[in-house]
Amino acid sequence: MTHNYRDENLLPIFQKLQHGERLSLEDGLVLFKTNDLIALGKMANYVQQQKSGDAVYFVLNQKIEHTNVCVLSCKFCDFAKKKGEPDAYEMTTENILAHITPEIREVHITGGMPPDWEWERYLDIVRGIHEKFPEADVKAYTAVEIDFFHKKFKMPIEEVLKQLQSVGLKTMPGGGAEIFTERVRKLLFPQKIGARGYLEVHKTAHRLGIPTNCTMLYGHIETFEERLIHLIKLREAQDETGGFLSFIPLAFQPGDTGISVGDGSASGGKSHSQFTSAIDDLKTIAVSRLMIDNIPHIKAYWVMLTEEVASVALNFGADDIDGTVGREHIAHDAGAVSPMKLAKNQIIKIIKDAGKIPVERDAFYNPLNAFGENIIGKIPFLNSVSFYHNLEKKGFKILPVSPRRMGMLSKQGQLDAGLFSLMDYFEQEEQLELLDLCIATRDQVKSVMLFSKEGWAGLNGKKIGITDETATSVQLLSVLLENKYRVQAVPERLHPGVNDYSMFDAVLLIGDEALKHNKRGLNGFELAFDLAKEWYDWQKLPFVFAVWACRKALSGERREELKEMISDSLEKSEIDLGGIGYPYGKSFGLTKEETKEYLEGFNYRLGERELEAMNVFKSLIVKINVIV
Ligand code: V47
Repeated sequence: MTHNYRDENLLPIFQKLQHGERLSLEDGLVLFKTNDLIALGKMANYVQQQKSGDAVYFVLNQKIEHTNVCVLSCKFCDFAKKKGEPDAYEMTTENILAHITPEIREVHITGGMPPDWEWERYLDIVRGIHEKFPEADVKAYTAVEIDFFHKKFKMPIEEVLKQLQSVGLKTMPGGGAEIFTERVRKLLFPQKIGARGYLEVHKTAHRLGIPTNCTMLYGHIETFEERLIHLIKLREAQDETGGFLSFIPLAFQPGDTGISVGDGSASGGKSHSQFTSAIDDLKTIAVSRLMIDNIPHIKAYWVMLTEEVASVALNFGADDIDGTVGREHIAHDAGAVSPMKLAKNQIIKIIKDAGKIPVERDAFYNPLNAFGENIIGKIPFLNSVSFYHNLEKKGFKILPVSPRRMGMLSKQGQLDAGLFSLMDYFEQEEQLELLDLCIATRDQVKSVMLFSKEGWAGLNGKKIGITDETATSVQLLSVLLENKYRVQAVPERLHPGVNDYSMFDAVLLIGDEALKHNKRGLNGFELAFDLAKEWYDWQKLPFVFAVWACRKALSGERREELKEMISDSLEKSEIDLGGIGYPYGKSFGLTKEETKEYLEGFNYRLGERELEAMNVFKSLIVKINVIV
């Protein structure tokens, strides 16, 4: 990407980003203070493209605010009421269930902290929703509420979370972070937990396999420096646990909160009771994307930003626009001017108008539906970098998606082309045409690994956890177990987000996750088997994990264009595989040399031997049970 920088101070920062280097607090200040908003947006969009291609996610969600009765009195909050006040309300589980409809995929629950609710009432809400609407993932209770439960019901945080998890809690919302510095906390919300408490709850959740979101409330009395300290603290927490899914900058809604804004730094001297400006909103989204390099998604929460600003934010680093939302009070009681609910079609239109692919997701960011034309699926693993790094898109749009989910979207007719997992290609052979490019190993692969407590023979009758991402490797594992080793094991899909493998005797991991643990080991599993090597030693053949294919319905001309652009990208990338892969490999601990060696271990062109290997594999899989 080339830039005309009106603000030359941005240039060294952009160079850092291109090399995959982290930005410092000082860099962040330069970004916040620049007037070159367009260049800032382009930089953030560049980083967003690397992470999520052209995808912008949304979810069919319902917000539930079970009560506004709250024992706290935070200055910025217009939502909370004291028990007995005229507008105070408390919902029963039954009331709550009546607000949820069958198409909802995520229920977002957060509310006040009433003085007299029993613990069982909170559990009952989650259980009730999970039982009646199993398709809807429950995202419930902020860190502040969890801390409140911990103190009120005298249970360790871990126990609170475990009990919620056992009745159906899947993820947690990010509310309650506000601004992490003590200065702001003392002035605006002295009774609330600060940075340490907030992060402890989230890290505990992550360790239990509950992914969470995180937030920052900006546009009140905080300085730019305080915003940056906040972002850096989140980045450090993510380095430790990796459990944050998305970051949401929340634009302060002044309402009747009576906060006297105007210390003149971050808020630009705006006077009391004003909304954040669109420029500040866009800068904050962009700076968040650039500073927080390790949280996969940045959410433009349209409820607080307005639809207009949220849609521009999709080209300023945001790749998520939340969802349909339904009833919402926290922002609206404080004067938000956005509607209460957006129709699915309206969201799709906003995202398309921004030039992106609307992708309906679940709470874990698994794509459920993609809307649009000319969409190419991208396996978001290091091993496919050479196909995409130098890709001239020529009107196509890129959707990163795990191999198994790519197969699902293709089956729904929502992808025009992609690097398909071999099993998905076999299954959809009638609709797909091969493009002569692939990801095949010569002998070992390093990134399709069975981590095990037992040798192969010892796995008879044992439970094997299978990553949710795989379509082909799981079949390769079955073929090896049944045909090479004559062992019958019990495979079980791991729920996305779960990283507690303690109940399994072995786990199959693929892609970057496997590569990372191949280097560092996986705690509790002494043995590591490389499935491609197992295959090679047995069949003396390469193994083809994925093949490039496009829909037969794609016009001949477009197909030729596609072939050409992918081959071109591959050729350009092959000149320096280590160089192009390194910024990516570095993020999970590979050196440049290791990245190079890993990428050079693949064969990217579908030749005679690869085709033979595909046929041998196909003949073996028909003889065994297919694991879905
Ligand atoms: O915790 C309170 C903030 C949060 C105001 O995790 C205010 O996906 C603006 O956390 N102006 C609740 N903000 C909302 C929230 C959220 C929203 C959307 C998605 C997700 C997610 C989380 O709103 C509160 C507080 O930080 N808040 N008052 C106000 N006047």
